[in-house]
Amino acid sequence: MDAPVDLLLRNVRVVACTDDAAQVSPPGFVAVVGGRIAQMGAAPDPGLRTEREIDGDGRLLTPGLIDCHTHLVHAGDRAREFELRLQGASYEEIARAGGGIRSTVRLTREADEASLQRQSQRRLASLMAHGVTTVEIKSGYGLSLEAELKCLRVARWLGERHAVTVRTTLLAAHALPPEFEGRADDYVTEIVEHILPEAARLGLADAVDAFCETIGFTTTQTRRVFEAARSLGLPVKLHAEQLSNQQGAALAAQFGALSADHLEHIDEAGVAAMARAGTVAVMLPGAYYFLRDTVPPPIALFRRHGVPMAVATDCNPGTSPTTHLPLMINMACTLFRMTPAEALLGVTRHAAKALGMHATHGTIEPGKQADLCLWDIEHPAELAGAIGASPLLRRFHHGREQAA
Ligand code: DI6
Ligand code: FE
Repeated sequence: MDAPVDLLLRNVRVVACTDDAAQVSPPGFVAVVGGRIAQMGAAPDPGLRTEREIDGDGRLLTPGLIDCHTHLVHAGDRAREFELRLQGASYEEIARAGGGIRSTVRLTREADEASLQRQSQRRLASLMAHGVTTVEIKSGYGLSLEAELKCLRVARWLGERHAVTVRTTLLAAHALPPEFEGRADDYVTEIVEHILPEAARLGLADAVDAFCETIGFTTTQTRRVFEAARSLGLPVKLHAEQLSNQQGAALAAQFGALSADHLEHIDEAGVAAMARAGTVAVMLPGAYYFLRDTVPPPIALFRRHGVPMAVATDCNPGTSPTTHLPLMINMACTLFRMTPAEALLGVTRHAAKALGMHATHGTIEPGKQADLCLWDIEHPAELAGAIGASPLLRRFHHGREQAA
């Protein structure tokens, strides 16, 4: 190698996440040049010039974790609603009574940009401390042109100021804003004619999402949003089959969606459609847990049809108030019966695919972005047991070490 190596990680056991078993390599090295992985293997060339060397002490090195589904940018909390649900009210009842998503919309609209930055930054810092190097952030608590753009700007701002890669998703079709009560189709028109084109024009949205559900938007309305996204060249993803089966995943597959997310109530035809389209199934066990849901997503069907499964936090104040991605690995195993290897691929390789970033992210291979985590563990399955204190030792974003 001619160029000097910016960073040489020696004596690390690499979990490259390129194979389905998430195998561990014998101790070796990873060399980084210009923020990318340049070389890896058993022993570096003796003549290698290096700027910085780190002895990994035989610990495990994984790709930086990717949280491919969050609603990180929002104001306030929903603790009161949590109490109501414990007393027996359902998520849908609270939503229909004007609580739920809409209560966070009120607070998010009222919050100025600096306050939203502050509140969201705290959550981002926590995600990063758990090993996250790439995060997807959705809008969806603004629900007006102004407020949706404000949330997307905050998401971009977070990515510019922190050692983390941010992908933004416009989720204007998250809930019906109060000023459109009884006029859902008109709100969808507002989305496709104004909000979406403006977000695209300003370069604020990397993808487009919708909440296809009885308390969200119909498949017909979702299709209108997807068609508008397609005409602007933006990829789509969908909150589908979370509370009921609306055939949303099949619709998403028709549009070649990057992912369909939640999917507790998907049927086999939906799974098959996703398999044909190469759409990733994003598992969100935090929401399943927090809503005390009892119908898990059909993991065996995804396996049988070869649908790649990702795992994410769904970080949001109403159904999954967490920034603990390793805990989601645990819950994907305990609640959904995924294997630890599947769950690890779910926050690395398959999460990258769910964001359309698999060419550059999600595995440890020459040419890929040097987003890496060094863990104080012996076996990858230990990550699935990381409920409390984090075993993260070091975290690298584009080859630069950032305090964990
Ligand atoms: N599904 C979810 O789990 C979140 N959004 C969605 O479409 C919940 C959002 C909230 O309750 O605030
Ligand atoms: Fe969500």
